Amino acid sequence: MTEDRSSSPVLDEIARADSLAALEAVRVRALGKQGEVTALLKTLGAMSPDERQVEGPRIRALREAVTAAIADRKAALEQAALDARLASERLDLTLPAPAAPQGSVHPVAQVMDELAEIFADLGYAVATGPEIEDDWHNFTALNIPESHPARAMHDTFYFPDAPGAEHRMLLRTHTSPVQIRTMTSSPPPIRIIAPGRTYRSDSDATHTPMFHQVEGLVIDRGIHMGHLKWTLETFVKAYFERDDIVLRMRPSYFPFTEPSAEVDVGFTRDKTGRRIIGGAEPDGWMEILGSGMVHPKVIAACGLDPAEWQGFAFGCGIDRLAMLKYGMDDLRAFFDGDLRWLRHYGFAALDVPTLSGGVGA
Ligand code: 2NL
Repeated sequence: MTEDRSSSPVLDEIARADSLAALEAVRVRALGKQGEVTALLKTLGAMSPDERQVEGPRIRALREAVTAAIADRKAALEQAALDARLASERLDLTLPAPAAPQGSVHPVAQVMDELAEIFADLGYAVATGPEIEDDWHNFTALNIPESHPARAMHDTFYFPDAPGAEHRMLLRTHTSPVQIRTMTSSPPPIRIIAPGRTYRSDSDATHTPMFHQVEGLVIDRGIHMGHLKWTLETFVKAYFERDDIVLRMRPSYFPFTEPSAEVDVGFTRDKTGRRIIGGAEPDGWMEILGSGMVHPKVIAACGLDPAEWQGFAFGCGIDRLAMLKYGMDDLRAFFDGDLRWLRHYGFAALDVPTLSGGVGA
């Protein structure tokens, strides 16, 4: 047994291996379980101690030389493969990037943006609050006591009573609790709109259990119905983007306002008989808003003196506002998540509404 490191045929084979697969085959043949070098190592057991003293170091030196040669060759082959790839593949960084998938702005979100824009111009801030509310903020503070039929009217989603809890928890039935929270936490004057999700146990072609509402609230000294009427006219004209819009206020009842008024907008009919919002001489009326002067009991419930502070408030459905302006006729499609509907009725994300350019520009 006198294999010489430099002239071993295994080392020659390693040097000649021209691929990683060929190199692996050589490794198995030399160092594998049935390999040649492994076989040499096994012969040590049958040798005399003298023989083993001479052959042991030689055979182990061979194994180390083979192992090192395989590692070197492997590194060389990998580097060559990488060099070949780098030489053949080129990235042209001047090419335009592939377009990213684009979503669209839901009509409800678009209308909320338009409302925020219109009322920002009138000096209103946007206020938000929790969708899970307690019955004090949703009902009691709004002059709707425990036994009041309006509580039943709202088809409220209640949470199970928690033992020892002071208030029943519920999904807010309107965004009024946001205004209550604003009145109890910041001093007047107050000018806010509160847009957001609201919930009632109600479901048909014109009602979904979740819907969107915007409410407006002004609290200041000397506020009267004239301010309310001017504000609603200014808002509705800006929203529908025309000046020849007539509003009609009818006496109504809400527990949280006194007096209360429902607001109708005049519509005219086009040649095909379709109803179009606006026109100086209306063919008919469509109800779009509820409103009134904030009830003194509501102002007092929020810790303010009704002799000093007055205000008006209004509320309306955002989904319906969107349908009237953008021509959708089925409310349920709003929340189905059908991509074809979203692509058709959705808005481009950067189509920011401006009053100068027109929100539909
Ligand atoms: C409707 C009617 C309305 C209000 C909402 C309100 C809020 C506070 C105090 C007084 Cl904190 N009022 N909100 C007032 C009148 C009507 O909504 O038909 N909404 C869809």
